[in-house]
Amino acid sequence: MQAPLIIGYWNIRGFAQPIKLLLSYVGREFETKQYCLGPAPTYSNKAWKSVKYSLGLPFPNLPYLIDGDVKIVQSHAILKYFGRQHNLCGTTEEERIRMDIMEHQLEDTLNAHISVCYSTYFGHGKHEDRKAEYLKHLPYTLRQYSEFLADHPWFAGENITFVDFIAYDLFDIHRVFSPGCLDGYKNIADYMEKFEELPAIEKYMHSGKFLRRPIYNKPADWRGD
Ligand SMILES: N[C@@H](CCC(=O)N[C@@H](CS)C(=O)NCC(=O)O)C(=O)O
Repeated sequence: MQAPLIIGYWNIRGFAQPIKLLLSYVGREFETKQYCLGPAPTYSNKAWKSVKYSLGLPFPNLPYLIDGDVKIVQSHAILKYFGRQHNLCGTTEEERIRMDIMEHQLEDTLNAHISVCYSTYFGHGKHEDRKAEYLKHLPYTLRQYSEFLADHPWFAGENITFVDFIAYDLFDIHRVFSPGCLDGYKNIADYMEKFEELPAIEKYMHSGKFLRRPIYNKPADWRGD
C-alpha cells in the first residue's frame, strides 16, 4: 500500500490552505501533521523545532510535504508539484504568463497582509495604524485583481490552475479581515462563488477536515477568529 501524503504545518490555516484545497479538488487523500505553538508570552516553537532537522527536508520549513521519498518545502513548490500531476499548470504561453504574474502578485499581497497582522510581533508598528493604512489601499489592490480577472472564468484564462487556489484563499482572508470588501467587485464575488460551488471543494468545506480559523498564528494581532 502506498504511504499517505503528509502535509506538515501549524494548527492554523496559513500557508497550507491552498495546498489542502487543491488536494481536495483533485481528490487526493492526505494526512496532516499539526504543530502547535506554546502559549504567550514566549510562544515556544519546541513542538516543531524538536523534529525540524530530523525529517530529511531540504531547507526545513512549514508547510512541508512528504510523499513517500519525495520531500518538498515552500508552499508554492508543493502546489506546483501537484499542479503538474493534475494539469493545473496552464496549457498555453498566455496562460502561463498570467499564472506567473498572479503567483507573485498574490505572494506580495499576502506578505503585505501578514506584515499588518503580525505588526506588533515583527516590530512593524502599531497594528491599528497599519490596518487603517492597509484598508485605505485595499480598494486599489482589489480593483487591479478585478481588472486582471476581467471576464475570464479563472485567473489563467479558461481553465482552473494552481494559482486559483491561492487567489481564492487570499480573497477569502480579506473578506474576513474587512467584511464587504469584495462587494464592489462583481467578477471577484462571482469567482468566489464559482470556486465554492466546485463539488469537491463544497464537500471538503463541509467536512470535519476543513480548518476555517484561525488564519494566523498565536503571536498575531489579528488571527481571523
Ligand atoms: N515561503 C514559505 C514561507 C514559509 C514560512 O514562512 N513558514 C513560517 C510561518 S507559517 C514558519 O513558521 N516556518 C517554520 C520555520 O521557519 O521553521 C512558504 O511559502 O512555504
